[in-house]
Amino acid sequence: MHDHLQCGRFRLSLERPLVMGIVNVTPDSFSDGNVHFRADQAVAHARLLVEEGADLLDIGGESTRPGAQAVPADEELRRILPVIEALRDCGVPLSVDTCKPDVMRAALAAGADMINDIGGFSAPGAVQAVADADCALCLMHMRGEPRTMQDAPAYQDVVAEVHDYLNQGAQRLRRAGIDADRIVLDPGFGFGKTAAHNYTLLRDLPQAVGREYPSLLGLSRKSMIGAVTGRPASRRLGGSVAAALAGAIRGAHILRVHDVADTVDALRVWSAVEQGVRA
Ligand code: 9MG
Repeated sequence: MHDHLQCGRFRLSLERPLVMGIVNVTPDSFSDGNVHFRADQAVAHARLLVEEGADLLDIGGESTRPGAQAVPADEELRRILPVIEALRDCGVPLSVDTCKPDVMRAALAAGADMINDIGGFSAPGAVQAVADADCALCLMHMRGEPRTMQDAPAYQDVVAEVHDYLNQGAQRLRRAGIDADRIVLDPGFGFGKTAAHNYTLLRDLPQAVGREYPSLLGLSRKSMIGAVTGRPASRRLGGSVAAALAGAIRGAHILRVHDVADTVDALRVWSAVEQGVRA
């Protein structure tokens, strides 16, 4: 595996786990539907996440929650383009969370450094939309689609099936001429998986992802945290930080989180335990 990730304008060292801050630009993440207000709020929130220590930002204009309805490409672009443009010079790489090739192309033209595709670059034209750029690519495993994915998901061997999907997907990207140092793999916690599947994947993370590519984990505030803590999404901070740390201990390279400051603190303490601190 490479010791860095080629990420558009940035070459990110993978020596320590990186923290990716979540920037939602969806109506359900703001009380006011006004698109300008929404963009301004998202930009202000993103700047705060950078101050708190985010190494990357992930900007999304379409909800991926279970049961969420798809949004047309032009609406997704109307939401995210002003945010990308305002954050282009914020000092950290900008990832865009989208499954749509037209959105990928426009986001890259506007300055995005990474495409995070929960659909695993399976839409017709998705691979071509990113192949000739130098952006990083996050290829995620999902069973089904957000609208229906939690309808009784079943696997014979969840770790082996996720591993094969991810690594075959990476081979597909490589055959399209994409360099290995641009690819990141993500088991897709909560995307067509029960809580038991999610915890098996987290426990066996190295087997689920394999050794060839770095990993990205999205565990923050997910239902798998609620399943063991009994807490609603608004009170899953402690569980989310514990899950992020469990991922880091198993070698995760990028942690996609809502709560950047707390995750950065936890990783710093863990690193001090493992590597000591200068006197
Ligand atoms: C957009 N999004 C929501 N959850 C996610 C996860 O777990 N991984 C990635 N890559 N993206 C996610």
